[in-house]
Amino acid sequence: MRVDVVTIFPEYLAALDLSLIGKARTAGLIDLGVHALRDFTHDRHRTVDDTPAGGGAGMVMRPEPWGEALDHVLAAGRIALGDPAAVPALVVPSPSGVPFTQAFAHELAGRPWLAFACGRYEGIDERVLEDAEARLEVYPVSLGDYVLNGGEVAVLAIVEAVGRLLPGVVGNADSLVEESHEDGLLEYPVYTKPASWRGHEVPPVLLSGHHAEIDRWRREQRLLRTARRRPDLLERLDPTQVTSADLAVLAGAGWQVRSGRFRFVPAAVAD
Ligand code: 6GU
Repeated sequence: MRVDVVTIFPEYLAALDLSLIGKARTAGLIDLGVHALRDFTHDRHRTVDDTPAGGGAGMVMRPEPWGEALDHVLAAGRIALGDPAAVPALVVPSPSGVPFTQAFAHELAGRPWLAFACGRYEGIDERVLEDAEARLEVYPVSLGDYVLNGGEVAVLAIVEAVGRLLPGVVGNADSLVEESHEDGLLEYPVYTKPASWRGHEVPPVLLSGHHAEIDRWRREQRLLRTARRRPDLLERLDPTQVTSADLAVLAGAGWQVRSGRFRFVPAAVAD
């Protein structure tokens, strides 16, 4: 997979030299190009921002360097890929974007070419996205409901989430399957040795050697943890896709099926 990143802080992306993603690059699974936005300015001060049209706080990224940078990414990537018709998916990290999910990570992992446009300040002049939409698929993406100073941290997160899904990047493909967010439930808690530590015990069932019981306990932990930490995920779960044992576990935690959805029903009104 080819990955291009345009940013005013190219050094920020040095973290992609490390760990799993760094190994994937060394192995030739990811071909990363980092591009400094200021290289596409022509004034002495290499200016990338200006005051907002219509007034207001902060600064906005000027369209001209962005236009030239994206033109360069498109041309250089097509040469690197040996395909003059190749088109990247352009991901634009922004607190105003569509929430980034594991499902979208899978979708991006199926693409041969991703480009990222890292905004800073109050954002990028909207015409840059309009102009890009005529040539490529543009995805404004948000990591969550909070504000970062720029898109660089989001790119690190997204490239890691996508990169680990590429064939050969994570050594044991099984560890990709039983994971939080792969099937709408959070992961079960995990333990290792020693069996007793500072008075805290590994749950005895995990040391029992009874694989069916261990599976049942882990499933129960996933359901209860999701109910406690992420009730929004439980509300999205299809009750017809879980077992009667699952229904019993959830009912014990106050979750009942109402109108074909899981709903938290406080004990006083439960039937
Ligand atoms: Cl993707 N970018 C920025 N700048 N802030 C964010 C974000 C992204 N996701 C949440 N906050």
